[in-house]
Amino acid sequence: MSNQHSKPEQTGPFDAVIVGAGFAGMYMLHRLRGMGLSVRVFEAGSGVGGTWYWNRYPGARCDVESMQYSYQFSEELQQEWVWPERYAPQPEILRYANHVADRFDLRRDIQFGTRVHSATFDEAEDRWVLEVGDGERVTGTHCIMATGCLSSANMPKFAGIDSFQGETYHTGHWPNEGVDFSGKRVAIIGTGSSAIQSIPIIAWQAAHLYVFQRTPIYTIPAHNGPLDPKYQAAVKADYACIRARAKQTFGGLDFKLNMESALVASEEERQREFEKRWAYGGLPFIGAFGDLLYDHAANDLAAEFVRLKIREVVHDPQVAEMLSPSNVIGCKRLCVDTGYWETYNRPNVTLIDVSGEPIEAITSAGVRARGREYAADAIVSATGFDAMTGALLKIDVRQSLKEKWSEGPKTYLGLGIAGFPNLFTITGPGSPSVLTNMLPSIEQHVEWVADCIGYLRYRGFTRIEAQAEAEESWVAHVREIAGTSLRSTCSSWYIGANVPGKPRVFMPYIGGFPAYVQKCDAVAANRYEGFVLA
Ligand code: N01
Repeated sequence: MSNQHSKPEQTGPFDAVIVGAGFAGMYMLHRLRGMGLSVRVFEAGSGVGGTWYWNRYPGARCDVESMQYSYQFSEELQQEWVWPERYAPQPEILRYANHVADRFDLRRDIQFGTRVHSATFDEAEDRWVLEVGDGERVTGTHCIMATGCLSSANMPKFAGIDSFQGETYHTGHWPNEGVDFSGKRVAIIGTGSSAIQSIPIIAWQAAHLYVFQRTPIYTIPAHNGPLDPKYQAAVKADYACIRARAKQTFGGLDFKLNMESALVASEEERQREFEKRWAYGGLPFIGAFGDLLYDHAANDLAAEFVRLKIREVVHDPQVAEMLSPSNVIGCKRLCVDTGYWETYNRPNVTLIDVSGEPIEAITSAGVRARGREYAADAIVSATGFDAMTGALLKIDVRQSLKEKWSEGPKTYLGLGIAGFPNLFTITGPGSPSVLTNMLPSIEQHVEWVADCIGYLRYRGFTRIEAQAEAEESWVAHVREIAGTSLRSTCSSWYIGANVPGKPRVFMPYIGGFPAYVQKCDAVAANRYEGFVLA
């Protein structure tokens, strides 16, 4: 494995240019190259892995079980790779990404350390012109944005932030060499997935940890541990069935969804089911009953179950109360943790509620909130991402994508955008993406785009563009179906609520993976219905 900066030899023009060398960009490259296309990938980081390259914060780990959070396009790959733990830690996922890059010889077509600044469609030549790195211009017939859903850090503009004399970090841009908090006073802002994973570890290291919480979060214990080789062998022997089964589920994840209603079940049945899922751990908890995400009363039964667990674990009743969420469980993304609630029993951890009164300022010495200054040697912002649209809008895509999306993202299937010919987005807004197991969703998009480009080339078309009407009707469908779920009811990053000024639109498609795949397949079978080909 090597993360070299050496530039690939070929200079273009290319058949396709890809932005990002995470799991989407790597597979897209592999697929298109396999079709004989000339391809160049641009990656800002010095290595592959995308999200897993940048998110190196302490405790970073996947909340989807390792055996399912992996590529399935290569039988050899899925058979040979050995996952050491039930939930893979970030270094292990990065090792996997590097293994994939080496195994399929991907690096020779990836230009590392190179940010894409702008992308402009050349109408006369039917191709994209990208301005990259230090002003280099590169052209490609197709431009594929594999920029990730959670890759553009959200950094709130706290007053006085530049005056702070200590160290500052964002969980999504963690230094490669790691950080040692031993003996330090640390302030962490945020209590989302990144925070709940890092808090127990930072608390263990630091002299004192101050946690600034705006909204308490529901989290389910991971019960992580080493993966039994026998279990791993059994999964590998049955991979085809498991993967096929997963594709038939709402989230592209093989776990049992109990379709019974929580309201119809008896108290005893309910407790049994919740306890069973709590003991199993992780995201399947939300599949305990079929109506948890559709009925407030049902949802509150699950929420109260978790609140009781918090009270059982956290010794100080006042702290337990502060940690207890009152919103819909599963509305914000459910977290999966190891020892999160227990951390608040440590004498060196202080929880500060900033829900009613926002953080006042960052001072030269720490964080000022609720009328007092909390002195810190380091501040960790675990404040999340400008999700789904942030990374795309950072690139100056012309005609102006920023203008087009000023009232929220509009796409056709989360794959194409009217007014932007030959541009594809992998797991873009309007596709199930973040509501599913990302790897199968990425693979489905990559394969759809590759087949589409193959179709165009075979028929001699040089241009494809989503029709405005098809896009409008897809956007309306995405919006309508979002309204049927409780998931659209709280201030989550799914609706852009975490970024001040961002339009409030439920961005992912909530109709489920199978329905979405069916629609994409039908569009392709009907000669790319809803797109104009020329
Ligand atoms: O970000 P988040 P994240 N003042 O947006 C708070 C995936 N992921 O990086 O809820 C004070 O969830 C904010 O408060 P509020 C996963 O999909 C997966 O943790 O907006 N606080 C919130 O508490 C996840 O959902 C894995 O009121 C402020 C926190 O910062 C997604 O990434 C691991 C604030 C941000 O939480 C994002 O997770 C990690 C302010 N001004 C991430 N602004 C796994 O696979 C924001 N906050 C396990």
